[in-house]
Amino acid sequence: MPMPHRTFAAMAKRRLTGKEGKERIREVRALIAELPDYKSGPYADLRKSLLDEIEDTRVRSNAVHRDSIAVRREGAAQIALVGPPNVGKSSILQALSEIQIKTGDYPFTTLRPVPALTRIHGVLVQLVEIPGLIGGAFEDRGGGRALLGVLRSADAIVFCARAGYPPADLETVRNEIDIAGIDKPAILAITRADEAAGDEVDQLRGAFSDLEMVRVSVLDPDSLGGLRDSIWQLTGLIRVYLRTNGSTDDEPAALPLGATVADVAASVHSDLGASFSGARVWGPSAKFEGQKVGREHVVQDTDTVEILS
Ligand SMILES: Nc1nc2c(ncn2[C@@H]2O[C@H](COP(=O)(O)OP(=O)(O)OP(=O)(O)O)[C@@H](O)[C@H]2O)c(=O)[nH]1
Ligand SMILES: [Mg+2]
Repeated sequence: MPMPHRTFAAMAKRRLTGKEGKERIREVRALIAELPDYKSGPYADLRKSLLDEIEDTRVRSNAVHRDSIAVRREGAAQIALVGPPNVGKSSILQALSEIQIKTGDYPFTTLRPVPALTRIHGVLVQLVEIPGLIGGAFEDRGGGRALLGVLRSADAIVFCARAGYPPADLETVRNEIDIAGIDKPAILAITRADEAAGDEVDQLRGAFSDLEMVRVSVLDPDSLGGLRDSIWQLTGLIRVYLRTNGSTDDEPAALPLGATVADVAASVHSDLGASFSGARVWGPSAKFEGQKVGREHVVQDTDTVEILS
């Protein structure tokens, strides 16, 4: 004998109270699985309203909130630096860019998201420090909703964990991001690597084995170079050098992996994208230097392309 539908509805309401984002959707799915399988009547209505609830929750999670903070997007990709307080996010931002930012050996040195441009392999990439994410951020603790709002528009995340700090610190932050339904390509930077003991690094590696890991110290230029390379991989972009009238641009254009010659032409000028006849290609995607190719030819990282009109 299934429980009366009103009792089920009341239980559903109770179980969904205080849950948002992924957690709420998970609970709704569990409730649907528990519903008796009637095709019509009050149970069928309940199933319908629970299915609607999944959609509504998604819409709420994606909504831009009233108290949002705007970070103007610049560069070919936007990468967020995310982690618990005092792990060295601002120090990395400073080491990779020209920006002057306050750093300090205490939590909450940075109070608002800070963007900074950095050039990686000749392409401008925007880094944004997202400070102050703490447990309960999704319920707006510490102004968390606006901070998560900024994170939502980023292309990828560098999670920062300081060697010697418990993995739980970053797990808490990741959990809030998860509840908010934010899911982006990500890597893990182990910060203050100059001070890190091997077992501390192993502990973090174990706790975040799903993320590619890179050790970083702002005192070690080689490690910063390694972080740049990892950030570049994370953007998923390729570099294409444009050649016009026999001379090649110094600065590459950044395009998504899988881009064609037609995409290259459109990135120069949308009219050109429609009208050009083909291209010449030098570099990894060319069978031989200066190969003539059609519009659908897929370019590769570090190709040089001359659009033929
Ligand atoms: N030894 C060492 N110290 C570092 C390194 N990176 C940062 N620090 C120090 O760690 C402390 C915290 O650095 P911040 O960059 O302010 O950290 P944050 O994560 O931005 O902190 P909040 O903005 O407060 O969340 C500062 O005293 C830095 O000088 C590093 O690679 N090696
Ligand atoms: Mg900071």
